[in-house]
Formats: sequence, structure tokens, C-alpha cells
Amino acid sequence: MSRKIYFCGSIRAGRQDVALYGRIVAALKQYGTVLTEFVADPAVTHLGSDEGKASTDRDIHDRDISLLEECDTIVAEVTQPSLGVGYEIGRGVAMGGRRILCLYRPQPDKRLSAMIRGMPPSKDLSVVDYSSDDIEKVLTDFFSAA
Ligand code: 6IA
Repeated sequence: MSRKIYFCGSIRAGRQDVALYGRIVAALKQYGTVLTEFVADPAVTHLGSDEGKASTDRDIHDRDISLLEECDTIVAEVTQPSLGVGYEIGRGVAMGGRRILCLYRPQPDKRLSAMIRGMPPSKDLSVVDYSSDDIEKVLTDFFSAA
């Protein structure tokens, strides 16, 4: 049975990493179905999208929570700090039964939130420092440890 992967990345908190989200989603497709491809869509800006009909914030929240419930794996790019991504990780941890990988690119003068870095690691929950060149290897290591 194919994995269902929920990919999290910043939307309203800033789209500066959207090209990298695209590479991560493309790489994740080798491992399962990505439920949240819209996170990597360059047409989605921090203010929304010109395409399609507008959803309310309640619609977005409710749809994303159902997708989180549906997934078995959460992969979050956490370098660009995002309230939505942090909330999704917290909800995913509380749901239990999901493998969770948080990906962080270390930078000078910045530190990842202690509430993400400080989560107790386990075989199903990890926070990995990486550089964008290594993304494929990081994902191979995570999925081969499943
Ligand atoms: O606080 P942020 O906006 O940065 O939160 C980003 C996270 O929340 C992502 O991982 C998404 O899963 C979720 N999220 C936030 N905004 C949206 C959204 N907006 N649609 C779906 N998920 C969202 C509307 C975009 C639409 C034009 C396709």
C-alpha cells in the first residue's frame, strides 16, 4: 500500500523557499502520494492565488486537518518559520501513529524554535539539519529507516 505523505511548508509566512518545496515534493513522490502539492505551487503566493475560486480560512483549515488525519507520514520544511507549519506538526504529533520528519537548513544568527528542536526524537520523529543539495539523501535515509 502506498504511503500518504503530508508535506508542510510556509505559505502566508513567506514563499522564499517555494522552489525548494517543489524539489522536495518531486522527490517525495518516489515514496508515496503527496496530499499537499499546493504547498509547492509557485502560483500560490503569501497573499493567496489568482487561480480557482477562493476558499475561506475555515475551509482551508478543515481540509488540511482532514488531510493530516488521512496521512501516515508528515514531512515539514521548517526553515522559514510558519505558524501554520508549527500547528500542523503539533496536531500531527498529538494524533499519533504518524512518522514525522522536520527538515531545517541551519543559518547564521537564527535558531530553530525550541518547541520543534526540543521534541523528543524517536524512530518515528526526527528533526534533521540539512542543506538543499542533500535533500534526496536525507529522504532516502528517512524512508529506508521506516
Ligand atoms: O501559516 P502559513 O500560511 O505559513 O501555513 C502554511 C501551512 O498551512 C502549509 O503547510 C499548509 O498545509 C497550510 N496552509 C496554509 N495556507 C493554506 C492554503 N491557502 N491552502 C492550503 N493549505 C494551507 C490557500 C492557498 C490556495 C490558493 C491553494
